[in-house]
Amino acid sequence: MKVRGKLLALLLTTAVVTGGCASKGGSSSEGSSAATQKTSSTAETTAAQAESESSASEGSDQSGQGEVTTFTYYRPGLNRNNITSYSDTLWVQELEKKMNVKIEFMGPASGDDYNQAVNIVLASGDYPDAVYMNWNNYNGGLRAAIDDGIVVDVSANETYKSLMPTWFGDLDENENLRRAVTLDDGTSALFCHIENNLKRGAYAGYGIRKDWLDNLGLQVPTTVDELYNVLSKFKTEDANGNGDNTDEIPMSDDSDHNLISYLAPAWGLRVNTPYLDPDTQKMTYWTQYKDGEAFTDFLTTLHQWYEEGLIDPEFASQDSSAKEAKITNDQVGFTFAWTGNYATWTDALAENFPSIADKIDIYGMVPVVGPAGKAYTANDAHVRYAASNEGTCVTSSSVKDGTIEAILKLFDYMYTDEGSEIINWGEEGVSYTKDADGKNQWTDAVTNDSEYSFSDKVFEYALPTWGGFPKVMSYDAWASIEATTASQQQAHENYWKADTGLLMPPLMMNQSEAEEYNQIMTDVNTAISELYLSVILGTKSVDDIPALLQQVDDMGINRAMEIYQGVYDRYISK
Ligand SMILES: [Ca+2]
Repeated sequence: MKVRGKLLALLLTTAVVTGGCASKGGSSSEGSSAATQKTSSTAETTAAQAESESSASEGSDQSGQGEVTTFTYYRPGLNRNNITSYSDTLWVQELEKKMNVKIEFMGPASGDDYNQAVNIVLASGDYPDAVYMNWNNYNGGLRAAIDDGIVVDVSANETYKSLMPTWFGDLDENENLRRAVTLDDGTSALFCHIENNLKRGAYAGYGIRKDWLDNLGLQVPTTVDELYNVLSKFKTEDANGNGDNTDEIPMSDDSDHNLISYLAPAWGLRVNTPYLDPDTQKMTYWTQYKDGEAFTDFLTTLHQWYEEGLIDPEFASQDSSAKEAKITNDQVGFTFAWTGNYATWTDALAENFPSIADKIDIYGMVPVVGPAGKAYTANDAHVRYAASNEGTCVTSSSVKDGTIEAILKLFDYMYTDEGSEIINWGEEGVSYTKDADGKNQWTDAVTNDSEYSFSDKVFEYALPTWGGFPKVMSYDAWASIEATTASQQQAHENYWKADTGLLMPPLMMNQSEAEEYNQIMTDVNTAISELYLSVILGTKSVDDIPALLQQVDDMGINRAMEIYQGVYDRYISK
């Protein structure tokens, strides 16, 4: 759970694409016709507002009528070069206007120490009206936050429920979504981002320098054995073609160990994450699967590769910028990559090595097949229908003067098609236009700013890529930012071809389960972490593995897997 939470948090903060993305301005005639449409719809809204002021309201229509409801919303701030407050974004202002609310954003400026900050706020007893967090980081989870009187159980109140027809309708229609966002008893009190296309989750995997392969007359490896062969040749045959056959680092990783985490599935393993044994469909851990045989084989193989100089000697300790410096210095052949990295690294390589600029090809791979026999990925986002534990709840402080009602109506609107369009694309005619096929295209105002890159500028208008809000994550909007270049699209397509057999849905433990599980697994993970990198580096031997397997047994790992199995079974049956 911890690893997954950390991964998602990391994704939310690193899902950033740098500039240099292809401009895709629509034709000017489309732009002006959309602008005309927009003018008339604004006029309608203004007329509706004027009408509502003079005549009695006919009920709870969602357009801007009556007094503005102001509420406080605690969440991480926006952190871009050109904009730092959500209040200044066009999409928030549009939502406020539509729903007649004013949001007072509160919270730390960046995601740093956010969990600590939000827990302090919740402990103070003075709650903001709406609070975003990973509720697994509240002691006892979301259930405890409700029982402690902080979070309002929206699903327990028919009036509140009736204000959210879109949200509760989606839960009725989509079983996978309902499982992902409700507690075991069906409680729905948390509003998170949900996916309109699971394919968006294919944003992580590994890539290889295809131009290096071409230099050596090699094919993209599809198996662990082929990968080993390729890495061996990268090592000795001057793959980057600079006349020096000693400067290549066949594979590199950094202190997040993402490459190791994404290679392990070839052996049927997930690094420090419980998963279903693909043979028995019972909950297992990488030290337990095949009685430790696969774990031993994986570490033995990586140690051999390390000894042969195929792995960057600094892989275990260097940070991502140290790794990236080697990548953009034309030294690294194979590494972990987010889809967003492909454009950034290609641009940097082209700038650093203009003579090979038109040949550079970082190729996102389908996962290699190893002893486990399938092209498994480690990216749970392939099966994640919603952000689940990470979302916004309304607090008991909002139960006053219509505040909670206004918030729930707003949140529900954020899940509608109309609300989604505003969040993901901004305002038609301003930040985007529709082409002849009805597909959205960013306007020049977003893609061609003289001062800021597209990837910064877009956040003034819309939220096309990150979650962290009640919203439907639009695949098209995401792809317009994260999969723009040919290499990004290729990586995205290949990542999506991975087998999902080792992936897990986001699970929520109850308080007693979490306490017992964490007590066991904290020790287990410490013991494993101390050993596995040391075995790869050779400071400990594969002969030390049997003792570790005995040690984690004694620590109660089987009991921990039993607990996790129970949580999983409940998830499946709810
Ligand atoms: Ca070389």
